[in-house]
Amino acid sequence: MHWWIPTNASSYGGDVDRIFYIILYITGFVFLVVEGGLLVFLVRYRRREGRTAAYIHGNNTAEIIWTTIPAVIVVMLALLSQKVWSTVKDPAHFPADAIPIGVHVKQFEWQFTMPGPDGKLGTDDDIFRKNELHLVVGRNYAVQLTSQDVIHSFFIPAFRLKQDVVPGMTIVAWFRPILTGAFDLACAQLCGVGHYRMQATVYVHSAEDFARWQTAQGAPATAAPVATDTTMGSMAMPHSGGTR
Ligand SMILES: [Cu+2]
Repeated sequence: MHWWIPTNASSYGGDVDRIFYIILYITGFVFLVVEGGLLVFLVRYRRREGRTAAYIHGNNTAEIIWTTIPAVIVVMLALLSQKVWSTVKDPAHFPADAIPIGVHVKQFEWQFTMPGPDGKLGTDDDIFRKNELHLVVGRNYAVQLTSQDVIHSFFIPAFRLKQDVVPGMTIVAWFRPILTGAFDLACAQLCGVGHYRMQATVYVHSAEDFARWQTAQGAPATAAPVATDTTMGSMAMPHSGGTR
């Protein structure tokens, strides 16, 4: 358990965190050196009676050094992060067995269409929920993100995944949850006055729990709702390519 960032709950979150910490250590070290140097120089070269300032016209060696080192570090970081970036964001590397999930967004709510037992979207057994997403731990998922109005951003901090949702486009993002539990999903793009309340919960179940939940969704509408007050007719189809 981390005290300052959420515990990682996705397959690639550990790689994202590693790069985050490498960058944090490098920038943290440079910050301490620069600020420490500033303090030392402030004291050591403060104004004193009878001491005149020295006039300096630059130092090529110093300039080459302090340009080259950061350039090398930046290139190194770019190479390091490239692999993680392509794992997370490059559709060519998405797992082929990912379960599709429809995510339609509007001011100010998340609409999820999850496949029913047949594992396919766009069929009669699809399960529709507002602001709650139900997943099985250890499975790959591909969310198909569409927006009805403005740009929103699909952000699950525990999965280390953030992806803009752009009107007129269907953008796919993938993840594999590795921990069960309830995780926050928040809109990470200022999208209007209700942006602050644009949040949802991602429930990651064990396979058995999920099967129970899924079965309950197929029950008659008079059955007691499993989750919160967001039930809205389990057969509804929220998607039409973001054009509604
Ligand atoms: Cu939003």
